[in-house]
Amino acid sequence: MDLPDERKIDIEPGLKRMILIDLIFPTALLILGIYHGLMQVLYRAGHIHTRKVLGLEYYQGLTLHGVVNAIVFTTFFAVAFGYAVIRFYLGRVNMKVAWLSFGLMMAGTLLAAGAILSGTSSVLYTFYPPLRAHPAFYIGLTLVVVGSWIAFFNWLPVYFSWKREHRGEKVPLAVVGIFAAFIVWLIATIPVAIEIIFLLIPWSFGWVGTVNVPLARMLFWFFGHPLVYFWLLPTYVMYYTMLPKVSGGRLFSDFAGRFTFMWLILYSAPVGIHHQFTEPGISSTWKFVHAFFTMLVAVPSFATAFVMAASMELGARERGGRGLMGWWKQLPYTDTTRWLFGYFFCGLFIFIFGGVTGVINASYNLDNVIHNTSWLPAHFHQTVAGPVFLSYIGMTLFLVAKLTGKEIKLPRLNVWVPYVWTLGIMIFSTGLFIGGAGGEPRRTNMGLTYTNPQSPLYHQDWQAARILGTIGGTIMTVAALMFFIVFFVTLFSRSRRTGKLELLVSQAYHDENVRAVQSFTPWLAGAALLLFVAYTPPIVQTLRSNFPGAAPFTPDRPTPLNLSHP
Ligand code: HAS
Repeated sequence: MDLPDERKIDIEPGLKRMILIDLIFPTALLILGIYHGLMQVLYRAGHIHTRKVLGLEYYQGLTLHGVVNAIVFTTFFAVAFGYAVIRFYLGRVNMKVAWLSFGLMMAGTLLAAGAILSGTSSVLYTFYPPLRAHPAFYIGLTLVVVGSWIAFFNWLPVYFSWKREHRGEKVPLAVVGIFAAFIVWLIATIPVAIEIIFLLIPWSFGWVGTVNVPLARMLFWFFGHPLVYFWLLPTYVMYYTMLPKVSGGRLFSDFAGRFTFMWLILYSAPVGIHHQFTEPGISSTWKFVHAFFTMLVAVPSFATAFVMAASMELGARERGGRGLMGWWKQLPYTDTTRWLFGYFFCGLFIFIFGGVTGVINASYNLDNVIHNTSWLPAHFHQTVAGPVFLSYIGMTLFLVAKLTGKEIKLPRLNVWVPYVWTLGIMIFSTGLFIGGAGGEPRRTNMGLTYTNPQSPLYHQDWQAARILGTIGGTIMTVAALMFFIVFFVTLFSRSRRTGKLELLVSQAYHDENVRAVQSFTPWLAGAALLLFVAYTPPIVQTLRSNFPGAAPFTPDRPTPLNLSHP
């Protein structure tokens, strides 16, 4: 995909190597993560009636699925993409610091993966106590987080020196988006670091016998919701700065992009209690305050919907599109020279449903109907496995091809990947939504009970969910296989030219100059204030509640573990 007037830059071989490993390593790990996605579908739909397959347990597989896909793949991608954006727009980074961050992230991933594969850490990606993991799991995740912080700290001097040399100029929009992502990440990871270091690691080593579960869960969701915007922000960077270009047009409003990024810094974090509407110990006043803030965090996504539609319309009209709706026909849906369009467009389409169901979840009393049901995985597959996953794999393929100087192989197969994935995810999620609205639980090996006709717990009315889940999950696996074929055939093909760093850069149609969205400072101050207001009372309430501490459990035993014989 060589579009006219693209800027290509030669980058240092060390940085190129590091970005490539940061992209290729988690993409290869995805094979494991996606295999366990298919296994989830088969267990839950009742095609498998056992606790383990190929020596890997149901909850072990679910942990691998969540940790690899939602934590490792996303964090490595965000760091690699961040390096690409900073180097492309601002300048050189310190390579020693870059390798340090890379080394910590790699070591952390291997430690956590080893802990999960050993069967001692089947605690799922939310690692809620009282499920207890091996200390290596918590230490591994901590190293991944610290490594990613160091990457961000490495970009700060480059940013400040660029600002000094370009006084009065607007910081490039993509840089603002990447900085917003890592500011949100920094805000999010501090509470989870406190949870891991002060609550989980001592408990996991057995230095203390019990853990404060409500506090641990509150700290987790203090992290867990901004985490989703850390995932979404690199996707929004691609939507705002690349989708208009690849559609053949211009970004409708530069201000809208900056506003979206700043607003997400402000409201990503003071909303975590919307994951805890059913939790005891937190008053309904503070649950309502978090529900209200959640409605506000959805505002920039509603704005993004309009700005993206307007930007695509500009592109379509430049390509000859006419009429009120006729322009939709002119978009490059299956144009192999603009193949990234499909990866972005399909993500946007899926996000309409993921976003609407998010707003349903946030509506305090509606959440009571669907909390902890299969509705939730339907919602998050239409967000993180929709726009986020498609844009990340698309950009991974794009950057790997550009940096290695290779042509995309099997272009016709490649162009259909996002559409097949979208078909799969829509069928799969419809099944989970229907099941969830009827009470089907999430995170349950239903093949042992509810979807096993031999079991007295068999649930006939979850049949539709079961069938749709199997069909959709299988189609998603086919799409993933198509992607892996394109990716690895491209990777192992011969280079056609010297690899360079290239990014698509959209021009703005309205390039507004609004000072309020040009400095991070007021938004950071606002975020600190909102966090203080939204979290101080609930934390005090949780600390004052006299819940007994919890002993450790594993998913396979209904009784606590004996700490002296773990
Ligand atoms: Fe969420 C639970 C609320 C967004 C991920 N969410 C989760 C969990 C995950 C997750 C992983 O309030 C489960 C955690 C767990 O394991 O328990 N979520 C929201 C709300 C939003 C939202 C209000 N979530 C996301 C994003 C995620 C994500 C983004 C990942 C990246 N979520 C919740 C709540 C819960 C929750 C509750 C907990 C519930 C419970 O009971 O536990 C909003 O940010 C959504 C705003 C989005 C929109 C959509 C805008 C549409 C766009 C597309 C335009 C399309 C175009 C194309 C232009 C308003 C931008 C047109 C083309 C055509 C063909 C027409």
